Amino acid sequence: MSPVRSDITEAGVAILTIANPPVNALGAAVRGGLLEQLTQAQANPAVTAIVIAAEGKVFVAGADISEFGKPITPPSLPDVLTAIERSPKPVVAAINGMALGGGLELALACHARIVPPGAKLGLPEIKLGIIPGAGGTQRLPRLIGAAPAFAMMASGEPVTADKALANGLADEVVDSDLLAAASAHALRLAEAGAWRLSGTAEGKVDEADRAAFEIAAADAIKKAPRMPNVKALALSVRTGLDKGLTEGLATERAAFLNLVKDPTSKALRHLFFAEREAARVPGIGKEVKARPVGKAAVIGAGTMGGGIAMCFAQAGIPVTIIEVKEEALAAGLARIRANYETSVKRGSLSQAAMDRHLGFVTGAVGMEAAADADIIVEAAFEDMGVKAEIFGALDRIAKPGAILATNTSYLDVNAIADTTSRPQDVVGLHFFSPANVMRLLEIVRGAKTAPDVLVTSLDLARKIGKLPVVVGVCYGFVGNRILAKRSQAAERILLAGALPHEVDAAVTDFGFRMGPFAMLDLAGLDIGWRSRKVTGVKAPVGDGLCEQGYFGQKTGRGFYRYPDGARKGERDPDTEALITRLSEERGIVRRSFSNEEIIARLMYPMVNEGAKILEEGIAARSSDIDVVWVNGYNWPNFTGGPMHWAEGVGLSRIVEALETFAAETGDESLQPAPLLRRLAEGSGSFADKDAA
Ligand code: 3H9
Repeated sequence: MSPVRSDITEAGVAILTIANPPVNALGAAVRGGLLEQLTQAQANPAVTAIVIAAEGKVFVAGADISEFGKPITPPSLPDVLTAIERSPKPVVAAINGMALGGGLELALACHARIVPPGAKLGLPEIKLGIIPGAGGTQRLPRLIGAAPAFAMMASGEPVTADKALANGLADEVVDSDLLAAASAHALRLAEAGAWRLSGTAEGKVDEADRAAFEIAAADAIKKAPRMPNVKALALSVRTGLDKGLTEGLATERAAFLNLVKDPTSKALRHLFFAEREAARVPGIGKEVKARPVGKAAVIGAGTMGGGIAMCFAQAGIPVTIIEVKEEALAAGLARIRANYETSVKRGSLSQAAMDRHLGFVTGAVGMEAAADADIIVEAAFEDMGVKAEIFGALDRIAKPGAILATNTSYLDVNAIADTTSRPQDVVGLHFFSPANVMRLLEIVRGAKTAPDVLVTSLDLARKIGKLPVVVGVCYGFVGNRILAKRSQAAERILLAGALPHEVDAAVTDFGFRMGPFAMLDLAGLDIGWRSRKVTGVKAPVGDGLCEQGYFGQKTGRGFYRYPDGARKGERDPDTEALITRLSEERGIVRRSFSNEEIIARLMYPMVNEGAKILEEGIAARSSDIDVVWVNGYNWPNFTGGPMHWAEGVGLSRIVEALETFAAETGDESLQPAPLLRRLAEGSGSFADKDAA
């Protein structure tokens, strides 16, 4: 059955309705259906005007991204849109919800756009490493001006109905009977006979707008040097301004088709699907229902506990923060208020929203206050004894069926679960700091965690705006376990001859916002030092700095020095002398490393650990590892995450290099993981393994 149907009203309006759940993406069948119904409506003498509408909550979420990179089945979207634009009968878009990407381009080719108050209109292609490829770079500037259009396309952020009405993108905002309003609008256009002169026709260039566009374009290109699509976007808009619609469209289309093939876009599309795939847990189907969560409690009012409580409050879930002492509780509650006040001062939050959020937060001393919570998140000190005590108490206090979650970053969730009589209700919820800002949430599935506890956690994650990835129990789970490998590699390369600023420069050049040593200095070197004392792992440079009381930024000295409270470190001759001395003591002849070598030495062991994590089933898919590292550790998204990146490098090249590193250092843990070897030897890729 065609995903586009046509109903003709008594007044002679053909309503073409797109029904292609879940988001009405413009796949081949929809494009074909639209063109066919359009042609029939145009030929039908009983039809005076046409409305394009859609079923469901979303109008159209854009082109079908899964078709990208495959041969295009005709008709192409640009061809369908040209047919709409040139229609001998007016066509009006009835935008029932979100119109994104190709969905907005479809609406732009129509002769008017009618929206309800909740509609959102945007061209998010930039986030997928491409540009609008069906006229968006031409029709939007003609409708609302080049500078505002460029701003929308370069940010990828949608605008609201009100904004769309104000800038001319929407013709009417109606809060009831969208179809009737769109039909009436279409009939009015037919009667006036002026629809072909709608805003998308050739217009004259406004010099001030043109100048503002050029400034914005130069700025956007400068800010995103790794994104070839930003330059292409500016070029397409400019060509349209200088040479007219036809040439503008041709330039846009050529750039779009090129960008789709570019590794940047492939990486970003990989992440788009990976993020959505991560929410699926193999073996747990739709029949497993979430437990109701109407009330939450957080144990611990520290930075982490406070941030977690803010997540609940912002989602409208009443939350009680619990502390042992009144002073700690008061300090925690004050910190939450101060955080919100800062946002209000910055203008990113309204006073009303702040008051609403705070209305959902209460504080209490004593764990009894958790008795009526449906979920309790423990965010106390990272110590097994402390956790065991808390979970023992919660076991006595929490109501039956309540989910008992731990925010541990490293500890054994199974051991924590076993301190209770209800291990099936225990799960790890590893938030990242700051918890109210960072999107990633590792959901740690214990050996006995019940399926409905996992489903509830996933459901809750979405409600509080997090990006969940389900992981298994091991030291550090997915993210921190791989981070440990990078930290070890970074230490190793210092002893071998590189200096902190060289390593950090290579890593930022690779695309991270910060290098590992600047990061360690920011977080505080004492954290790792303390945990190494427990695990027995050695980091000679880090340990040496801590022994001198150099804990990073907070002490003004670390891998770098921070004179007068500076936030950006400068090279520290003492630290560099310490590194050189440590190399000498080990009989290491220091040598220099190129950026490429630094990246290989840091990142290949991470990929290797990722392969081990996959093999052990700690992550269900390699793409889950990518999602964790891109969203929790700032791995550059335009490379798709460590595992996707590794496939681009070549798995056999990585295996060979790891063998060399292992031989050079005598560190057997650097030997390639069996899975990595098998894949490198030709039995497939990480992506194939995921698909299987
Ligand atoms: C484009 O339009 C290019 C044109 O300029 C040129 C063409 C020539 N395609 O996100 P959700 C799937 S580029 C294919 O979980 P939500 C998604 O994978 C496109 N599939 O729902 C998921 O599948 P599954 C520009 C798509 O309610 C399911 O739909 N547009 C597409 O949280 C539900 O998605 C965009 O970049 C798609 N375009 O959010 C918008 N979109 O259930 C991309 C979604 O199997 N989409 N799916 O995992 C979105 O931002 C969100 O999906 C949306 C709904 C906000 C619409």
